[in-house]
Amino acid sequence: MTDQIVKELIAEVEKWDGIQGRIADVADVLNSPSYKAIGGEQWKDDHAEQAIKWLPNASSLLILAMHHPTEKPELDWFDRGNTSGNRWLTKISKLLVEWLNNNHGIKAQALPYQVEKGGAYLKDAACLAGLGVIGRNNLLIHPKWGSNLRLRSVLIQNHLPPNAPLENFNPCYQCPMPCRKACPENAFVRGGYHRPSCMLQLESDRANQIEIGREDAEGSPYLVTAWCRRCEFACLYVGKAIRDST
Ligand code: B12
Repeated sequence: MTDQIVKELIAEVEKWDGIQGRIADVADVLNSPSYKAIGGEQWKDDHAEQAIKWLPNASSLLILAMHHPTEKPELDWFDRGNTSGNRWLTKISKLLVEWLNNNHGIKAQALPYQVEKGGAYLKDAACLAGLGVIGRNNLLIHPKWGSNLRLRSVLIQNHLPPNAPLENFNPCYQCPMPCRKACPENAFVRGGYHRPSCMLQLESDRANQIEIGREDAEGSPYLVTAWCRRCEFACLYVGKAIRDST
């Protein structure tokens, strides 16, 4: 019965072009490396006031991946506090909450993107759900879309059978890692990913918005923030096949 619900849910997700969905167990997500790295329970307590309350005892997490192809940079432009890709993913996640309730009487909750507002660590969740693996660029690499994707999630009250992590998918095997050399702030020079270095570049991006060939209501050039994506774009992996099982 729950297998059938997952099948229908994934079909509902994937009726949108360039969107893929997979399921992870909430317990596994909360036990994943990012939660451990950030300090688990203590961290949750520190952020409790700003965060939305999760559905009590919710068991499953639906992770949504949206393809952000290189030829559509506008999906990633940060404008009026958001990106158009994220606005679209948010809309889809809310429609899926309604769909689960209307079609199966299942309670669900569209989670925010920011972890401090109650969002989940999405790359870890996506790995567990079999959407890809973490590459040397510290980004999720998807079998078909490489690193060119963005994530969001929906918390689901019922326990649904989770998808399995990908096996035998090693996109970084024997790769000369141009992703690591591409970083303008050398965030990978110490071997792993160094967040403060990366932050320097993103702060510079925020301070140096770009013109996109439009004018605002006052006739001034319309400006947006184009976040650095060099570690994403330098990735050599180009996927060929996509898993069609759910
Ligand atoms: C805060 C944040 C940032 C911060 C800090 C990033 C950081 N990694 O510390 C800043 C602003 C610097 C940033 C930068 C970027 N970000 Co950001 N960011 C986030 C956010 C909101 C939380 C990430 C976080 O704090 N992680 C916690 C830290 C500790 O984890 P971590 O460094 O990622 O490392 C962990 C994982 O790699 C994991 N891990 C490693 N191996 C394995 C293996 C398995 C099996 C598992 C389960 C886990 C796992 O363990 C590590 C910890 O030990 C997420 C959205 C979300 N809600 O998750 C987006 C997110 C990760 N960012 C994203 C992107 C695209 C970027 C940028 C390219 C900028 C941009 N253009 O948007 C850069 C890339 C930086 C990089 N190479 O990692 C995407 C990634 C998409 C993808 N393909 O993976 C996300 C998912 C947002 C989205 N809209 O989809 N980001």
